[in-house]
Amino acid sequence: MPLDQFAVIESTLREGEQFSTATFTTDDKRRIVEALDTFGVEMIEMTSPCASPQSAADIRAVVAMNTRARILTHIRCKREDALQALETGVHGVDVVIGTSPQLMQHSHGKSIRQIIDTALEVCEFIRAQSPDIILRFSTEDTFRSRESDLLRVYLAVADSGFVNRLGVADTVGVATPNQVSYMVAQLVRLTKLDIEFHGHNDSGCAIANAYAALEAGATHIDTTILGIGERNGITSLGGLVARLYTLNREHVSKYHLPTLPMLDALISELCDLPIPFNNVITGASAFIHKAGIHAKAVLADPSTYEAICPEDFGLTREVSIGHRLTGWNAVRGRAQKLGLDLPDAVIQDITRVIKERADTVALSMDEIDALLTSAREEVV
Ligand code: HCA
Ligand code: CU
Repeated sequence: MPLDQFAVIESTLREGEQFSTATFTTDDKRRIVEALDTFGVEMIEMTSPCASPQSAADIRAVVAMNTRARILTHIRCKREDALQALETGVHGVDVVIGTSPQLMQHSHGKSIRQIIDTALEVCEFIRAQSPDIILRFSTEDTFRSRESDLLRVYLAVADSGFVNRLGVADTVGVATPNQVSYMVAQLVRLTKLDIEFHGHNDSGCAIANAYAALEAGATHIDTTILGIGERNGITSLGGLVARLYTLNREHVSKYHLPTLPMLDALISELCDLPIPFNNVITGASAFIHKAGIHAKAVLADPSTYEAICPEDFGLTREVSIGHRLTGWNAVRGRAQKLGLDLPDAVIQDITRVIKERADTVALSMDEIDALLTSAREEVV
């Protein structure tokens, strides 16, 4: 599948709600959905209506917003959950059941035979009730499940013809990109269904694994804003976008990229969570250039040290000047920005002063501007 034809299943309102500091009010959910719809995600996944009465009411409220994005809910593989999901009027239902020995023993206690029977019964029920609904079946903890078990389950569900999509879930964040690629490629080869990847970040591979899934033919990737979710979360929306953008901007040109900083800021505010300094695209230092050699090249042409163009996301770059690693090109760049025409020799003198003083303590931009302005007065 060409890489720009994938779809995002944005799960901030499901997986994200499982993050330690996330409790979204109905109004919060509306704000998040509106912003995600502006950004242009294809699908929005919401917490199961079985979680609480408010969760069910919130799904209805969001469905009533008539978004461009399709609204999905996420349920256990149970007929009673399916019934409640259908009553909300959602456009799609994501069904999940654990297949790893750990979850089979401690979560639901079913054998593989029983998992298959339940999956077929629940999926048949949903399809019978709602012929047009988008139905997905996923195996929780795919990467700690036995491969032969997985194939039995996936093929039985695929052959039944009830579902549109199969989900692969790295529930505890242990999969490597190669393992993801192998599993997704098998499902692409063996079924004609869409394939979704959901990956946790426990070992820091959530973005790389999502990309491996796409390369292997996955059609849908689960994300959350800032990557929030159980424990340390899943693939972040911004991370997936950055991963694809740096390969080819066209892969993500279908999204309204300048909305991304607002989405990250919104979750940061609602979850009382600072945006990490090293966050892709919206981390505070993502577009700050510091060393003199970098600053010189970036001032000549930003692409020298920028894989991502901040302007595409409505952001700006910053050249940091008041430190001992600074260079005179950066200082000249600042003088030009202030409209101060100074001879190179003067700029070089000021650079020496900055370096000397910064050996003790870094200078603020105001202090640098003062040095440049008074030098200009002396030159005149
Ligand atoms: C969960 C588990 C899940 C499900 C993913 C999926 C996971 O919290 O319910 O439905 O594909 O990580 O396995 O998020
Ligand atoms: Cu998850």
